[in-house]
Amino acid sequence: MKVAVVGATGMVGQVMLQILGERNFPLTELIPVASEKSVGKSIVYKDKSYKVVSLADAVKRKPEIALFSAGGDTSLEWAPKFAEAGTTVIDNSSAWRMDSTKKLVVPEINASEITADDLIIANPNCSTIQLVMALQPLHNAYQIDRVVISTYQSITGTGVKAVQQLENEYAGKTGEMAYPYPIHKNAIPHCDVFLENDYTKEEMKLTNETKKILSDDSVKVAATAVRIPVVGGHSESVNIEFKKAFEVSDVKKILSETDGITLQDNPGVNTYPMPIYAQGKNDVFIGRIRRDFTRENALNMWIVSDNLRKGAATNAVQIAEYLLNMRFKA
Ligand code: 2RA
Repeated sequence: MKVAVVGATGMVGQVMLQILGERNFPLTELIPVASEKSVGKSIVYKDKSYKVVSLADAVKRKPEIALFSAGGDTSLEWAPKFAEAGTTVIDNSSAWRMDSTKKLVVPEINASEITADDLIIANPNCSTIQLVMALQPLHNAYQIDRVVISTYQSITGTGVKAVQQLENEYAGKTGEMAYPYPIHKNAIPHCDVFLENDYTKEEMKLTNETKKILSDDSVKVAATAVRIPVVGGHSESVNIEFKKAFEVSDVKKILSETDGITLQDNPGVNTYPMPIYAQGKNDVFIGRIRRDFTRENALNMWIVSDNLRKGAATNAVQIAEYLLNMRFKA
């Protein structure tokens, strides 16, 4: 299986390579792709050195699958070119997510929607993936009416420039700013750009992508996305109102039996999810599950996951694994 990784030298691209190796993805040829300035550089995958190539060269080599994490503009221009050459693109940018002709996939939830005709498949936003992993099994059981979510997002979601800004601030140095303010000892309620409706793009991704993945426009989602000086993963405080009654014990049982979810919920012994423990793992960690006594059929929970893994690279590779089983063995 010939696999291209577009954006191979970036933060998510590097994790994609790590995940492909960890999961022994059966690739016969790796095609690392990056911008012109990186062409010719070597990257090592499973103790073998590969030369980074240009997008144009990669298309010509006709990979079966191309994992993209290279920004929306690159994806809008090049994903169709790969698809035209017969490649299936799994794109981590926001470019195709809300396109009605494209599937937006979290494999545990809706991989079955993928057909042989889908040559561009969208990977959801990191904060959406960990949210819907918790919502979907509960939506099936109790029908969600409304979700109110506040996120506490890792600076790795912004990229290398943000990590460098925090390191500079730790060291008392000045340097290029990824954010409008210092991130050290701070919390910035501004992830991505502000829109006309006074929400940020990140907040509207949570609202719009959740509806699409759950295939239910009636689910109401109100989001506030906040950036905090953390690197291990995104954390989310989530309040859910259901249409049906539930028992907290049943909610915990449903979640604990859901693939890809690890329950960490024993406050009496200080057991709850935190980014320092989620970092480097592929699961979505859920805890602080408790009834919201102020509303009928309402629940609070805390959700943490490594945004570079299940929030991006792992989810994309899991989609590739699904394709492998679905298409390339048929
Ligand atoms: C962020 N979810 O965290 C966005 C992009 N990865 O900034």
